Amino acid sequence: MQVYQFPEKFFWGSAASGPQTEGRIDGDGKGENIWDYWYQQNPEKFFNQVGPGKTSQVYTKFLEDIQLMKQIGHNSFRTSIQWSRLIPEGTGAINEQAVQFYNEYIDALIESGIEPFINLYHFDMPLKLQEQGGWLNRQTVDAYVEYAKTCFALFGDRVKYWFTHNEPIVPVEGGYLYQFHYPAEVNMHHAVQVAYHEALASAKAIEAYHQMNLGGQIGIILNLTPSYPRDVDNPEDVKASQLADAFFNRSFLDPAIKGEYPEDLVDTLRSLDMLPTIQEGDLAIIKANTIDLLGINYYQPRRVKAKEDFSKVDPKSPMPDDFFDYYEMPNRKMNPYRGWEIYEKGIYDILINVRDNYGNIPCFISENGMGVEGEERFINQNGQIEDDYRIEFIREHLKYVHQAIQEGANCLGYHMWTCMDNWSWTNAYKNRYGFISVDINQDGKRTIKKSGHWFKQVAEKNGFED
Ligand code: BGP
Repeated sequence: MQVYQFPEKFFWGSAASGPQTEGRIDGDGKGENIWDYWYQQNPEKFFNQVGPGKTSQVYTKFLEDIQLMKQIGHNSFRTSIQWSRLIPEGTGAINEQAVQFYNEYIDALIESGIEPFINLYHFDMPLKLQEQGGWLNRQTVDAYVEYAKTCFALFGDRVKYWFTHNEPIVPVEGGYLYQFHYPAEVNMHHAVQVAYHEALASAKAIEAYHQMNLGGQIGIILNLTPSYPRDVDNPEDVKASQLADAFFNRSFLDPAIKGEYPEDLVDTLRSLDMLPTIQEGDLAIIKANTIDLLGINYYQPRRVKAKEDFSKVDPKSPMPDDFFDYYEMPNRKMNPYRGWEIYEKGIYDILINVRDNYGNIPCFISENGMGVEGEERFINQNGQIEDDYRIEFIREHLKYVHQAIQEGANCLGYHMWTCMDNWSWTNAYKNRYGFISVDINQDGKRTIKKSGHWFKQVAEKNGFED
């Protein structure tokens, strides 16, 4: 039996986002975002044609939900403000009902002893701005900074942990390379410009936040997928994995923490003639405004090998994976529902990388979790889902977090994805991730899963034995 004791004041909680949880009700004043629009246009793209309209009804159930968070031992919780709820057109008039909602939500969290972590952008571009190009348009950077300042001014007296983006690489991949977010283009040139504008917007929001002297911290949340070469002794495999790392991890990690872009990424984009349009002074802004705190989302590793299959390479339409092939490791452990490999040690490797190569900046695990389809199979006589697989998933990852901390990693907490089951973009309610189940056929009825009760004990003991 080993004891895994975590540092004092460790953050125990979970993460969610506005667009995946809140839902809309008539007259709430929320504007349209790209998800509302895409669902209206192409409902067939969404699992069982379930759209973003209702989600988990947190807009009306948040007080009840916060009580449940308390019951499962949360001392902290992350969600996002929906830009299109607060500023329905993306710029201009503020929706006062949104101000009231977020005020009540934040106040209720604090009253319950749950530290609010608030993110500003979670894939949810207001439609009006998308019509003018979204992140492709430089003016969106200015609009975002205004939105960020509005949030800091409205809620910054109470919110002390802010994040500029959640997984900014995902709108790049989904919207401009692999077609799983609107506008579902395949266009490397656009992808690079979008990524660049997101990073610039983040730096400018950080600058604004620090200037406002509100006494809190601001960071970014990145999905870091460690890149493992098929064969560490094969230089071509290693090179392939380094480039995958540059495209998908260091593209945001380096500007966020070091204020600079990685050389290998810049060289590769230059060789493709794909460098973004940069205005004078931008790079100095990125250099001067780095994050205080890093959120790390970890679900799966990225295993790659040197390129073998050139059949999909089209020189007219370059893609990151022109430079590597994916590698399926024999005997890998899989989450079959989401199709993601489970590799617990990856979380340790990320934390050690941040310790050694990124100045051991304060960080925390901002997402980690397991989406499972058909969880109603595991309901017991008391109506509770017995999700032992999730308990095992969290416990095994936590052991590696613990080890990294023992070895000096500056990791301040662990947030599981997610609290209440929620709407997973085009996967809608296919895979469930929560500590708490949401029955979408019974008006969103909540029931704490076995993992929620287990997590409460872990949080209370600030650790566990195994
Ligand atoms: C992360 C996102 C979340 C959440 C989660 C689960 O990438 O930050 O928004 O959805 O992944 O993944 P998915 O919804 O794709 O199953």
